[in-house]
Amino acid sequence: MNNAIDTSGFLNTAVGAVVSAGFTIRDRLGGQFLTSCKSCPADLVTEVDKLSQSVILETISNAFPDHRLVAEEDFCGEELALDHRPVWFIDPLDGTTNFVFGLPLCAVTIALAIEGKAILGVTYDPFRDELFTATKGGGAQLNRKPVRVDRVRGSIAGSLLVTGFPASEGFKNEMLRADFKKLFCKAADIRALGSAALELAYVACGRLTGYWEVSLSPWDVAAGMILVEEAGGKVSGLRGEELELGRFVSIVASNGLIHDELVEDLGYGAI
Ligand code: 2AM
Ligand code: CA
Repeated sequence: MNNAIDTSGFLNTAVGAVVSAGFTIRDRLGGQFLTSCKSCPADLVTEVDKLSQSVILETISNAFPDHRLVAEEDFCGEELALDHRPVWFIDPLDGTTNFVFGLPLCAVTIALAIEGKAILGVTYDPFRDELFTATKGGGAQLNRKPVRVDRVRGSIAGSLLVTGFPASEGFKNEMLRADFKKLFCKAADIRALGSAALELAYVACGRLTGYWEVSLSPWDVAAGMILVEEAGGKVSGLRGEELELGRFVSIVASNGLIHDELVEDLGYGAI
């Protein structure tokens, strides 16, 4: 049973890793760094992503040499459900495009999953010194104080929603299938912050009511998913189905109260 796992040792290591990595990011915003493209011109990586990742990999592999590490900047398309080892999903810099433009909306985010389910998630915003943590059955915290999803908004009307825009052409079409006009007309407003990890953390602490995005990677959302669930919210696929940490993840997350309405209004259809 996951509930029986003592996560405190994992959590301490994870927190140490994200905070150290976060300092390397914070100190380099607005400075000079090498930037290159990955899958397409909009898919960026900088030497700071790689530096942050090396800090995290060293910390976790020293503490847990038997665990598997799935880290964005090392990932080569390998099978995710390979064996029964605990798996760390690591995004060393979520919000790279923001970082490249000098916009301080970025996070370091890592999660530990056992048999495909996250048991721990940690997201750190180095620019606001905000540390979001969650463990399975242990609730969600911001800077070690419990947080909850938005309990005030019970429908899309009055809700503050957030989304993100995918980089590649194929996924743009998937994004454009959402009934954006309907949501835009009903909601109080819609944001796009450019960091899936922060968007999910903000749903978890009630700053945003609901979120959706298509074709993310497991390291973008693994920590955020457990944060939202432990904060009393709901996470699903675009059609309301249970969400797995597969190679591509299209996600809806909310305070739970607006979830069914959000799934219906997105208009991706039934499961
Ligand atoms: P990243 O900054 O780690 O790449 C922006 O809407 C969100 O989408 C960010 O969390 C970003 O993560 C994520 N994302 C996932 N795949 C991406 C891609 N191929 N290009 C740009 N952003 C991507
Ligand atoms: Ca990244």
